[in-house]
Amino acid sequence: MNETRPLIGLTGRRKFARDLVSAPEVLHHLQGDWYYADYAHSVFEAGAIPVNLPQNVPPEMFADHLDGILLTGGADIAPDRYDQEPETDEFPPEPDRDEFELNLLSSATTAGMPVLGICRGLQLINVHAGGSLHQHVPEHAMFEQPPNTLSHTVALEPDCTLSSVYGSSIEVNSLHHQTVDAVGDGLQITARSDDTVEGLEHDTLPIVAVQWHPEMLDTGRTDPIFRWLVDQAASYREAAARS
Ligand SMILES: [Mn+2]
Repeated sequence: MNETRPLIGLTGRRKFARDLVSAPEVLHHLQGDWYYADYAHSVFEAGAIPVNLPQNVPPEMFADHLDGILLTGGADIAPDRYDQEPETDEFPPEPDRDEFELNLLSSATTAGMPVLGICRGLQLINVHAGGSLHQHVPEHAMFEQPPNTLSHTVALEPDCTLSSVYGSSIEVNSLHHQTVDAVGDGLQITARSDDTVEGLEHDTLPIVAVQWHPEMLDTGRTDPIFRWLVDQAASYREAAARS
């Protein structure tokens, strides 16, 4: 048994220093990489080594090194990725990030590498599979309250990964203004709040996604979905070592 922790790649955002608090003005034209640290805390506490993935590296180069991927939250995916015109400019797309993450996900699916998607990550998994999004669903965009606020109940399908992790229902936060419309090929809806898709799982690959933000809840550092990802990554790593 290999005791080395699995390596989980975390995606993030590339910003200009002018958009970051306290950057000296002379540096404003330089770029910086921005990752909410809660993801790294949760993945580390679950037993893996988290590593941030800078967007200037061709994403397929990461595939040989990583044991799992966490696609994190962020800006809207450019609607042309699912053949629609923009209907909102509230969270403007970051096309370089879209390109990086879609190619990263292609490498992961080819390799059979475990993937967890959170919020934008769920939407990216759906768009990657050919699905589409509702571009503006303000009743789920509860950005006026703290991010650990339990806003609504999610019902989980029986006999799926999410119900094996959470049981039949869970109270969650809600910090997303887009939702899944058409579901992509090979994906199943396994979590719902009323008529809104809150969870997706792949039919055959270790790909699971949630629309809420478990890492921002008070229970974030011990949320069992991160243990699922780390356990899957450990199995993936073991299988790779044997082959
Ligand atoms: Mn929601």
